[in-house]
Amino acid sequence: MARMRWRAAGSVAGALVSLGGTAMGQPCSASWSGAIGSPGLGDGYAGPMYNRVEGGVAVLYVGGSYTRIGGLATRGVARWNPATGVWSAVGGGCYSTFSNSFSAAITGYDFGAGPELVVGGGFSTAGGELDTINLARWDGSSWSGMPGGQPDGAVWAMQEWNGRLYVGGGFTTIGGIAASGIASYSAAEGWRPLGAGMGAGFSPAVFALKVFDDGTGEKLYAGGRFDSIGGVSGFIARWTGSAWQQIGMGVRGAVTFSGIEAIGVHEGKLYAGGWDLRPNGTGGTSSVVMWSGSTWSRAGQYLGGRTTSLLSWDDGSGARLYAGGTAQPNTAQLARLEGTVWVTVDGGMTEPALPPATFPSVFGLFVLGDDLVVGGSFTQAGATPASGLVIRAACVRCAADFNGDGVVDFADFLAFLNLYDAQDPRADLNGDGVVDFADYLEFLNLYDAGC
Ligand SMILES: [Ca+2]
Ligand SMILES: [Ca+2]
Repeated sequence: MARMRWRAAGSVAGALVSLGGTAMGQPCSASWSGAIGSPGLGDGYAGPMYNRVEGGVAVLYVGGSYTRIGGLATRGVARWNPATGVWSAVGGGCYSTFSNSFSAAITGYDFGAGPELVVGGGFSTAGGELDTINLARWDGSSWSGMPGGQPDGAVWAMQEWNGRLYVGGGFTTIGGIAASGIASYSAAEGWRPLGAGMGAGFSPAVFALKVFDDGTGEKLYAGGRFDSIGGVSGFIARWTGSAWQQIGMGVRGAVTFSGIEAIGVHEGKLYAGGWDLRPNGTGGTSSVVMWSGSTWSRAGQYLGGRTTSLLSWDDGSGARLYAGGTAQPNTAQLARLEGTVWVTVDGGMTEPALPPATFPSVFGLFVLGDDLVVGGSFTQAGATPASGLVIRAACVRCAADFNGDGVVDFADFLAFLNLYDAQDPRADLNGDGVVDFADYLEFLNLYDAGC
């Protein structure tokens, strides 16, 4: 059989050689795309993001503390259409008229009348509607408050899990029910506290929520700045749905302001980032720590400042953990973990025109399609001008560049041929589970099309 395929290959190879000159590609690397940040933010910062399909387009919602975005006068939350690059207001946004305001969490939830957008933060009203303080829902045409009532302090994190909407923040009551920093909502039961919630601390708040399974079953991980949560000492614990559990020896702080501000999952491990953390309560001062399933350890070198965002993303060269932060000049506010070292992402986030005392910042990371959206307060990404928002565009690998060196040439045909001859599943280009002549034709078509 192999011999027969070689003969077939010979004739195909002849055709490929004659096509070879037309199929040159470019080296594959991610790049900055500044359109979303031009003009971008007029002031303040961007942070939380969320996307959903509307009219066939995966639109992006961006929150933060701004009063102008994309040339539009609107506050706290706005909508961006990636297909047209056009910004639109979301019913006037979320804001306060008497103080600073911000949104910090955006998600979707179905309260019973179809999917709605839910926005949490520190604001007095959404769209000027009554009873929308700190947490509001947008049905596509108007804002309203929560069916079970409002939180009495800021909301910093939201996560839907098993049909319930979990909300974390700095509140002490929600809908009039005592709930220290964390609560969940369902239509059947309204708001419910999660046990004792968070304990005391310096301006205590739950900043991060994440559903994760470390092998012991799916649970809700909650991190923040407090001396305990659910009776568990330190900055993090997990909720089983009915009880709190300690996670190993936990995570504590090195300074008064320490706390967890971000939780991310990458390659089956849970990571927590924040301000001067100490894994197991005793480990060295860390910006990001990792839960192995049995113990906490530091992830990468100490970055200083505060790590505000953690996200796994594949820029085309493989998935990596990305960390955004503020006051982290050594990594220019945006780094990715390569082995045990945080490496600055292509120049990172800077504000070269502003005095050095101002801190460029990243407050949100979000994967939109193949790309990474970075939100914060900055004027430049690498050498690309961008005000508070920028896209890190993934390299899209050309299928005909079979050996992945960025160029489509005869070496790719040889690479394919070797795998084909070995009946390697990677040569099953049409994905039908069999390596056969149809895959040869598939390769020929890709090669002919070039990149
Ligand atoms: Ca190649
Ligand atoms: Ca096949």
